[in-house]
Amino acid sequence: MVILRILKRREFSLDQDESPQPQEADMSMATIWRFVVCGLSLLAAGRAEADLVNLALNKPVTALTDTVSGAPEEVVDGLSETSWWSYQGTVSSLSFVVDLGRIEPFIAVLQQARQTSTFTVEISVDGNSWRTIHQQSLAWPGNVEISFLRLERPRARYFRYAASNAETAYVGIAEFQVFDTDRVFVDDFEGDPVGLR
Ligand SMILES: [Ca+2]
Repeated sequence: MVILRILKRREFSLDQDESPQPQEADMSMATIWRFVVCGLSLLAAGRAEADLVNLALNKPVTALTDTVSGAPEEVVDGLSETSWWSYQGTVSSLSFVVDLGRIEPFIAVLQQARQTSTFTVEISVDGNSWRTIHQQSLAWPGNVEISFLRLERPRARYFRYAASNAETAYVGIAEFQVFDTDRVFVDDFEGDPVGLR
């Protein structure tokens, strides 16, 4: 069952966003209940095989900041034990773009931040026009796993992650994952083909 698998497998955070996006889904009881209902609806429709898949797993990563340790590809290798670290000097920052390969709907994003004070996630369908879907500040040292839900299932091909801290310390990330339900079983939708840019 979709909702139970999500809540068991991932500890979705309360949204600590200091300036929440209008469409941001927080994990209030109403939201949790709404998501449960969604899962129940899938079951009622005979789609009990639905599960979450990580759309970003092993997809191409373009680093936008320097590498001081690890490799950008380790952001999407599915392993919490591997991290990529970046450092630009007095104000530390880390940024990269993940290309899913085609426009996909998604329902949740997970990031395992390391030595991070703030981070932003933007999405794009063409790699040129971007929309911010999440911003969050973390208590230093910010070595935490943060997940957020987007129940409206926005569509994107590119995800741009940018993190920073005000310390003279590297900024890292162990995992960046984008989840949606397994559409082979859920709605037979497998994303738009590449070439719509
Ligand atoms: Ca990793």
